[in-house]
Amino acid sequence: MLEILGDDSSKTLGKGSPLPGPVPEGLIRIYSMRFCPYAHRTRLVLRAKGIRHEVININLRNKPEWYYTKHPFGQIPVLENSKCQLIYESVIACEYLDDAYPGRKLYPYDPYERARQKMLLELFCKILGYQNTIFFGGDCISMIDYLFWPWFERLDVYGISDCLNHTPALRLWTAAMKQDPTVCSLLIDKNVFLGFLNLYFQNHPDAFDYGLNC
Ligand SMILES: N[C@@H](CCC(=O)N[C@@H](CS)C(=O)NCC(=O)O)C(=O)O
Repeated sequence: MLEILGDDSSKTLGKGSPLPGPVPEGLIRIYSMRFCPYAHRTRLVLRAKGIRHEVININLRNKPEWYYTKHPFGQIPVLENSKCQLIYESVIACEYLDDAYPGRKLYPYDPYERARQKMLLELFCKILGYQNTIFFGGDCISMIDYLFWPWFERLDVYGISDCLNHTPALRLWTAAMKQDPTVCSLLIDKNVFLGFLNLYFQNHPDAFDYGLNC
């Protein structure tokens, strides 16, 4: 069973918080934020592959001073392993996880199919109508689906999911994605997300911790 240390929903660290210690052997850390679609991608891949990880959430409006030693511009997500190696840019981080960890491979082995997923990602919007399989990479869920999903999940929150009404293939894909256990395990509560957005647009310092009990 997948072990997540330092809960996905832990309170964010801000200015003045101490530098977290080294990552223990056998574990990988993700610097994240609960509402970020790029971090969401990476958390989907961590879960889909069953990788033991810990989550450190960062307050993006009040970043810890040390966070710039993890990412040059202070962005999330960043992965850190027990060798103090840092990996950022969500697509690169997802590919790193797929390559570095055993178990189910999310990118196809076939070099052409792998290149095709990367081309789809580049084209993103232009190609969305062209796929004729349930998932973007074929009949099974794979990396490309997880890389796209966070933006589609948010359509409903933004109240624009009707835009899928004229694209039956995408509607079927969305329905299939909602059946995937990994996707289900990270679904965001719509009201919590709206609460976050409301505070975020008011520049409220607690926006990133919206919906937590502490
Ligand atoms: N291209 C980056 C984009 C990451 C990104 O834009 N993250 C946002 C949060 S959703 C961020 O860190 N914003 C804080 C900042 O830019 O200072 C990726 O794919 O990882």
